[in-house]
Amino acid sequence: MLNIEQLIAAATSEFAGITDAAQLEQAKARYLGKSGSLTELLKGLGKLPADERRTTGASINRAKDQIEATLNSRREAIKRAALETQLDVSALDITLPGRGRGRGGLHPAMRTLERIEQLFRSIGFEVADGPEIEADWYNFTALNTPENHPARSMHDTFYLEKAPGLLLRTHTSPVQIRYMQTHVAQHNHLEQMPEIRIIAPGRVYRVDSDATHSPMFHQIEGLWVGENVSFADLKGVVADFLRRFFESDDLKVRFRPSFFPFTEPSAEIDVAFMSGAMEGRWLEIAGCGMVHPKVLRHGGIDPERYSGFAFGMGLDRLTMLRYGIDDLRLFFENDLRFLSQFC
Ligand code: 2NM
Repeated sequence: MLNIEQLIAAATSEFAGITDAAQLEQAKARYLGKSGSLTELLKGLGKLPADERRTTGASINRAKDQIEATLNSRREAIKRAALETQLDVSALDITLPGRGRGRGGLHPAMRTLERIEQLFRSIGFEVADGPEIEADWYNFTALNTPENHPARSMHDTFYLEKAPGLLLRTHTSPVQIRYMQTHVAQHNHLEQMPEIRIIAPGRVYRVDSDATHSPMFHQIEGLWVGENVSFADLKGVVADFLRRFFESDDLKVRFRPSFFPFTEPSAEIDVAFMSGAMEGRWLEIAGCGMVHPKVLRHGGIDPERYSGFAFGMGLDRLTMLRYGIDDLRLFFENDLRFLSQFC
């Protein structure tokens, strides 16, 4: 009898000390296996006198049940502990934000472009475009640029090595020439040509690269051609646009006499903010003028009957002013830490 109680105690304490499932099964074999202690006790029953056999047999069976119960609960505990460890190892913090791809967004220069297009559409302008690889004639000759003008040199303009006469456009003015020609061809059966009111935004290229110049940048040019279009119209349209663009009714706008081959007279446009960090400082923001009669003629338009104004400005510079960005190169590095601030 003492043997049985000792056996139960020994099994219980041995099982309790085991943390490994395989070791537990080995320990089980030592008690309940073919030559386990309990099995040995059962085998010894036959040697006992008949009256003891029954009671001893019963207590051995109770011991067997008890050891099996202890074993089972220990098995469960080991299994649970293993599961806990596995969960810890592959710990998943469901409170962390997801690693989704984000929604993407527009480049700040494109936001500015959409805004400018919207403002000009509201006063009856259309958006026109044309090729970035241009013919020398459209980029320079049609715009009254002399053969010896420095802008035509290889120091300032990218020429296509294997295609004589072709270059990367240095401004979007060739779009205006092409538009005038097409417009005239479409309406030459009419007594009177409808007015041309377009803006031409797009990429332009110049041999230039530093903190404030990129070999590729964005320009927007505007053109309004009709009967009796005057410099007063130019001033009104541009000043109104700039005040709406910068959301500043008291923005100061100034026209300074200047020179461009394609306009006469020509002017630089300066603005001054009446508040904020840039308060009171004049900033050059655009160029403009009345389209030169020779340029109108290259566009197929009679300068004796029609007149027009044109203007051009740098989209990247406008964007820098609007958002307070101080280095142009940020626009072209495509660093998400910069770009995502505009989404
Ligand atoms: C500027 C400044 C002044 C301009 C001229 C023309 C065209 F094709 F109609 F002649 N388009 N844009 C122009 C005039 C551009 O950019 C600073």
